[in-house]
Amino acid sequence: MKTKVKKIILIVLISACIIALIPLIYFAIPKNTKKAASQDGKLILGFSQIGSESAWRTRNTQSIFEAAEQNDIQIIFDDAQQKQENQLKAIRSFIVYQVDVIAFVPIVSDGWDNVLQEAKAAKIPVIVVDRQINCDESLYSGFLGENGFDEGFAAATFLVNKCRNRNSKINIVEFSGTENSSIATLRAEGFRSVINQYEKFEIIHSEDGDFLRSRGKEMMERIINANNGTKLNGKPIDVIYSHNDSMTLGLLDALHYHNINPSNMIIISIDAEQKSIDALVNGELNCVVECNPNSGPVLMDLVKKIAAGESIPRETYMSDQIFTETDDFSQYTPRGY
Ligand code: GYE
Repeated sequence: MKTKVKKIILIVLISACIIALIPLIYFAIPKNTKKAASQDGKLILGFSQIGSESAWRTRNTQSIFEAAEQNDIQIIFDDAQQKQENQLKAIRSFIVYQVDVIAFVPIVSDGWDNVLQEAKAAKIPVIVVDRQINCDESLYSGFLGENGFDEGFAAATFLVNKCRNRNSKINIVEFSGTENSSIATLRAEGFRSVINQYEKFEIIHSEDGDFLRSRGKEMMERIINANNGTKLNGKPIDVIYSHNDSMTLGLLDALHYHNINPSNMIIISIDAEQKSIDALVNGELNCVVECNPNSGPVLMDLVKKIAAGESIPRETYMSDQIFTETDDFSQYTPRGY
């Protein structure tokens, strides 16, 4: 009997101690990392980048890190290695970490609704960067990037002007960017919105090269080997429209390897990295449409605004320019990527 009473007293004592400890433990745990972060004044930005598939992408990442440092913003950065599932994982980890703002470059247009719902439920604002997405606009605060439609439109406008005195059929091969990415879709639409007004232009082949130099080379190689030159199914290739410089540099690699003079064709590219501008100056390309990768400073302004509870524009576009074979090349300045 005595031992049983002793046991009960012990259990009562222990539970009383535990109950007494709970408030102490409660007050000891930091309630809100955000609060902890904002206490030292630094905003925390969770940034999910696609990868490093091109010089353009690498410069874009650098621009974002440089601007974050200049604005004393802490970045939690994730390189998704070209995989959407890695981006979804990264965004979820930003939510768990309770960053102040999330920004991400969507590799493709679809499949973001759920994770953005989760960010919204966690009251973390989201900025979509560089490429656009198809989802309910209330799930993100705004978009910052380039206008892919205008870039495609500018490329086609150059082509129409260059061919204004040609009446014969003009065969075009398109090296397209990552399938289902907004930028490839818009660059294709912008280009076609112009050339489809002229019967003489025909896109005889369009292929996804994933914005990679290796794929650009591989696709050009295959065409040359299968057709014994820059022809396709017996039709001469008059124009190559490439959605980015990396693929363009790849197709030039293949032409060089087969001793084919690039100026046999009209070649139009997008991004304007230094190497493609050098190829333009060397007469190997005819037109390069800039896509400005230096969005870091603008992004940090948007991040600060949102974190301060201010609203931001639905869409903020970077300014682009166009480089063509008729420019005064002596006026060119280094591209920085
Ligand atoms: O043109 C290309 C990169 O999304 C605008 O992605 C970007 C594109 C850019 O791979 O070089």
